[in-house]
Amino acid sequence: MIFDTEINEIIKEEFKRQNENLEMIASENFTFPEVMMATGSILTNKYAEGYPSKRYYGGCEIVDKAEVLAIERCKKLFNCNYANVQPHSGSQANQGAYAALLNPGDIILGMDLSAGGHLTHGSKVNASGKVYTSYSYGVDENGYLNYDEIEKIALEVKPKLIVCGASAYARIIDFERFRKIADKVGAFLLADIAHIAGLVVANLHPSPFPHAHIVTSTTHKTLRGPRGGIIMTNDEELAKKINSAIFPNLQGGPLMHIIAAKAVGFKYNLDESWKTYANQVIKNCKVLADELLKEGFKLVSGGTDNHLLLMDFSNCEFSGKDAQIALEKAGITANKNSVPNEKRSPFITSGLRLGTAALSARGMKEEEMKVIAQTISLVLKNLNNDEIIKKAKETTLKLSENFPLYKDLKC
Ligand code: DSN
Repeated sequence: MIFDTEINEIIKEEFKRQNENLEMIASENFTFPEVMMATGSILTNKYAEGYPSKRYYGGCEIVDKAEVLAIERCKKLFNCNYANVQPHSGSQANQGAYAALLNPGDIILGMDLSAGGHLTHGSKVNASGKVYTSYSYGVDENGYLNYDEIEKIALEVKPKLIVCGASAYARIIDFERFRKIADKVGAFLLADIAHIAGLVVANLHPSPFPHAHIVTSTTHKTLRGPRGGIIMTNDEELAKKINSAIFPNLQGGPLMHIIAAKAVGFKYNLDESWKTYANQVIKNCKVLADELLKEGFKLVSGGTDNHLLLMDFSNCEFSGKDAQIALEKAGITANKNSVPNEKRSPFITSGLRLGTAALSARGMKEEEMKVIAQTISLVLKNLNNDEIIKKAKETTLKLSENFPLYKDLKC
């Protein structure tokens, strides 16, 4: 046996980093030990191209059971008729959905990346904006989706597909209204709920069903499962197209260990305890937003309805990048983010996105959010003061020690 000391050290080092820092990247979370056990299991050894009972290789009868379980739990969780649990990521899920609905060159309309959308929603640097003819919609001067404006754009560009869903939008998304717009222009509606899925399944955000023709998500953000993607629909014909769009069109062998881990994650999501967690994520984010507003900071849309908020430094001398670097030194991990009508480059940005899903998974609540908001404020008001940043680091370290990660896990 070869013991890989180098990788072992890297894992230990990363474990320490995750433990000692406050993770506020809105798309990250701490999954359950049982999910990690499945991802580290012998299921990784099995090739199973195809779908349950329709595989191209022998010996798939047992992994079939894992995939069926994941599919059934996924359908129950999202209250839909068909689920494909094979996409390796949210991006693959979106590509699969596009391939199921569109031909190259077809017109898609999605949310602009700098307004809070996602690369795969038609950005010109992504395949979604290269293979398809993409147009975008943004947010209004208050940072909200303006459905009348979206309808106007849709009537102009006549998309075959409208994509709704976001990576940095802190407000409720009106899927019903999106469907009305889609129907008016004869388009399909795809809802990418990668960010909010964990809130949707707790009934804390309206569901995209029955409005969207196809729903995609990741499983590792607010859902807190393994890293991966899923695609769902209520339409039998679309379900068949989605399946062939994922395999054999886009992917090869499914990751059976990840599919099993998705099933484990869904079991957690289906448990009564899930609502308590998801509710705390939102409560924590509201407190964080309120405290930052009290400290005089500007937030895009003026607050939040979900698990994230977007600080707006458009009128500040410092950038999103400056804020990210200073907070990192103070033990808070977050990401710089473009804001609507961004004037700085995507490498600098005028915003900072903060999320509460991971801290809530550690058990932090409103009181801790207040301390964190004050610490963020202190750091951002004293970006170049090493003494103050050192003090802030002591505060975040103490908080981390009070809410240790994976207490019983030997790493
Ligand atoms: N990288 C994810 C996020 O941070 O929102 C989206 O893919």
